[in-house]
Amino acid sequence: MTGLVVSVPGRDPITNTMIGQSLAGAGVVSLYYPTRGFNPWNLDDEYLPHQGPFHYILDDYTYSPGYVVDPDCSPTPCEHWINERLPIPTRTARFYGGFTGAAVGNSSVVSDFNADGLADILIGSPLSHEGAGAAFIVIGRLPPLVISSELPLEELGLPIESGSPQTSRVFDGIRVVGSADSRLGQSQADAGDFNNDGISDVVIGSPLVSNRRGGAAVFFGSREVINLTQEEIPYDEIPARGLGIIFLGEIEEDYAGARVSGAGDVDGDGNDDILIAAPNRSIRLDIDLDGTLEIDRTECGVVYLIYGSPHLSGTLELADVGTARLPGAVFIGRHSGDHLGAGLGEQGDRANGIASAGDIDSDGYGDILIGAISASPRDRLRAGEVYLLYGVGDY
Ligand SMILES: [Ca+2]
Ligand SMILES: [Ca+2]
Ligand SMILES: [Ca+2]
Ligand SMILES: [Ca+2]
Repeated sequence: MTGLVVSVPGRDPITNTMIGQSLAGAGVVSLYYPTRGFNPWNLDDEYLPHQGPFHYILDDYTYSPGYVVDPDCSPTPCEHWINERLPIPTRTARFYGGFTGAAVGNSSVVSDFNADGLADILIGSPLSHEGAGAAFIVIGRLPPLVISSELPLEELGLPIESGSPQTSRVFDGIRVVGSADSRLGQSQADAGDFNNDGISDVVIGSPLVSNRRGGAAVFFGSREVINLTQEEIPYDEIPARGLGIIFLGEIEEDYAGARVSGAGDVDGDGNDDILIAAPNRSIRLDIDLDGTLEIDRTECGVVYLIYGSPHLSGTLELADVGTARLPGAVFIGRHSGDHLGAGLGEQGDRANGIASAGDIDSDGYGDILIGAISASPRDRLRAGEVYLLYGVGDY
């Protein structure tokens, strides 16, 4: 599936099937499938007279026109609509939250989680299920099968009623639900192939569990996950059912898993690695054991880099990252209050917090980006910092 995924967590869905219902703030996630790629240069020059910037108007309908901006138009730049004869319609499929205020969002395309050759979609719904939250892995389908469809997310992961035609559900998906008040679905991401079995995995953060100690799960992709589309999967059961691994945060209020991300293959061992942020974590270290703390930082935040491996399973402790039990590295925020890896600043400003940088220097090792949205570099109050760390093999 090639397309564009756009989430609007605060949007009120208006759908054909919701007559009489009002679901303010339930949120909408739209998939846009362009008919010819998002490439205006496919057009005749006639319609791009000045090679100017090209814009798409995204909306909820089956057809979204594009337009060009003519920078030479007098007296100010003006817009030329590309009319319906022209081949830039995008075709749309939509998901929406099933509850008022569900704030469906945090969506992303992931690699092929069920190994059917089509990319799949991750969507978080942290305020659903009375605050337990849920993360959905929507199984991708070919665009001709799903164009113009719309689906309440809460239909995913429920049994299809016997007697009702299977085709009545346009998409299949896997629903992972959090424990009470854990607001699962705030952060989830493609994990690459963490366990190196040839199929992509996902990482799902659960920052509020155990009094905000938090944690994250790697859910392994497989051909068999298609058998999980008619039940809810409790987050806590992922390790016991052999579906993946849970990494537990270190202490209460760390918010481990507030942000999660794939990292690429940072150490170059062929297994893809992941990042888990614990932005509220405080660090006190007596490095030389002389009784004086060399590092004493309150809520500096830490980011764990965990090396993927086919040998990890069960429930593991983030406290062990960097040891032989759980190879990886721990990055510590530079100052108290930096909230390393956080996705939310003190002013409500948002950030990715952590991300793969691909292999930006082309040396074969994955590189990573770690943000500190609350950092105040060189006396610039809360200007924020982003660090680019080059993979150099095993840290
Ligand atoms: Ca797939
Ligand atoms: Ca895998
Ligand atoms: Ca690796
Ligand atoms: Ca590199």
